Amino acid sequence: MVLDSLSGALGSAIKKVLRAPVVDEKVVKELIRDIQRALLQSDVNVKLVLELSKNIEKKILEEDLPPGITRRELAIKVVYDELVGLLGGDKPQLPKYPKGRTTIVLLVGIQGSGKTTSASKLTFYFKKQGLSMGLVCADNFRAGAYDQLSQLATKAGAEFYGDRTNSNAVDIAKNGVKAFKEKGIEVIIVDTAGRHKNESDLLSEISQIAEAVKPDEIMLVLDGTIGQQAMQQAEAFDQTTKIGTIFLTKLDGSAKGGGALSAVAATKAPIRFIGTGEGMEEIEVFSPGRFVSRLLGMGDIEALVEKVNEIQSTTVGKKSMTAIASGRFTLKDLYAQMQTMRKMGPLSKVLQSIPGMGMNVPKEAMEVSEVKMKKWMVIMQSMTEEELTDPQIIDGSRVRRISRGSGTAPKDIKELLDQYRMSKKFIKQFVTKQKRMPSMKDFTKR
Ligand SMILES: Nc1nc2c(ncn2[C@@H]2O[C@H](COP(=O)(O)OP(=O)(O)O)[C@@H](O)[C@H]2O)c(=O)[nH]1
Ligand SMILES: [Mg+2]
Repeated sequence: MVLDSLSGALGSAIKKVLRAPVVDEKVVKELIRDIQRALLQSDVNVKLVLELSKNIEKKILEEDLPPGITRRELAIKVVYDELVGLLGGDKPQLPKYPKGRTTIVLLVGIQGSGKTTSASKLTFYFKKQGLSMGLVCADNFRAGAYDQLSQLATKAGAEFYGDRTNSNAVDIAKNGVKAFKEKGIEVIIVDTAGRHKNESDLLSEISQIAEAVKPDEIMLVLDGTIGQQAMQQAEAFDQTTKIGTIFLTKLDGSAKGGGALSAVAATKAPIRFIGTGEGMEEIEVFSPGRFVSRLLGMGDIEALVEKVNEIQSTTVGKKSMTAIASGRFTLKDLYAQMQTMRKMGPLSKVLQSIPGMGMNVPKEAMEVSEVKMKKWMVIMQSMTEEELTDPQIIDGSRVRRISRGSGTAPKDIKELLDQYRMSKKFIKQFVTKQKRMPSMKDFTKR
């Protein structure tokens, strides 16, 4: 993957935070400076960088720490969140077009950005989803455009529409879309020209084409290697005809992808796909989360982010703690905990990170193997609502029924119930201890 220098610089900024004995204001300030330097060097717009770093600093230093999260973890999570936010946020939305209906995609972008290549990649991608594809060549400016697209269409398995005799790109686009619509083609991609005598001619042609074909999606094809120019380009197109999504190409070279980050921020259009080679199959669905993880050079950053999210969203956080404190701890809670644990690591680790718990966790008691946990979750799925909320009622005959339903042995169910009782007892002790301590709130100021 690209962005080697940005990735390297951000990665070492993060490593510094991980290695610091304590994460105090000084460490955070240095982190901010490192991030600024890294982003500026990879051509991210100055204003954006300042805004981003201000946000990061504020969130790390001013946010209250939820129980179970250290300032260090919060710092990394905040950096991750802000970068993902810059890239349009993490809505894991797989590009999908409906079947049995026509979707029109208009590709725009300057000459050489990779529109025609990307048209074939999109064909490759959406064909796999079983959609019928049509490519319209509305580039009559460059001599070879017709042949290039028609060959790619054949290779990718799309129908092709072009017209060498017509010199009006708007007409060609309109006619092509009409012809494909009549044939019931599901996805029509209109490939446009990227060069004109001058830029304003190009932009006005694009807006006329958009007017004529009424696309469902206008996709800006952006060369990932152009750095700062990306932002101006994106803005120019966006002002002419509102950009919906971005296809970022050439991320296989040594790209200065930072410019593209700025482009995204400028248009607010999310990057949908990235191109990682010249071949038709070298297309990837873009995921801001995955991209930033790679950028920060931490394979397990997603796990960390998830952990913080989980805790913030209370599974083992404050809410369920209070429920448990009132003496209620059902199999349902155990199930929820197991789900959380499978994402966060063993319960012992989670509890150890809660202040006041320290080393008091009976490790063996809590460290449950992944395999066992999966089995137990299956068992619990075979239980009735009643059994889950009031496990005491589970007698021999119920055990036999659950065992048959879940395809497990009765001794597995007994083992689960033992684990449940042990957890319950342990949690009660923990809660009593917590009550004797000053207050949960005092721990939030670490
Ligand atoms: N390495 C690499 N090259 C690409 C990628 N996408 C396009 N290209 C190349 O960029 C050049 C211009 O592509 P083309 O599709 O003709 O651009 P257009 O003028 O916008 O239609 C061609 O040589 C393509 O092979 C990519 O993701 N990676
Ligand atoms: Mg082209």
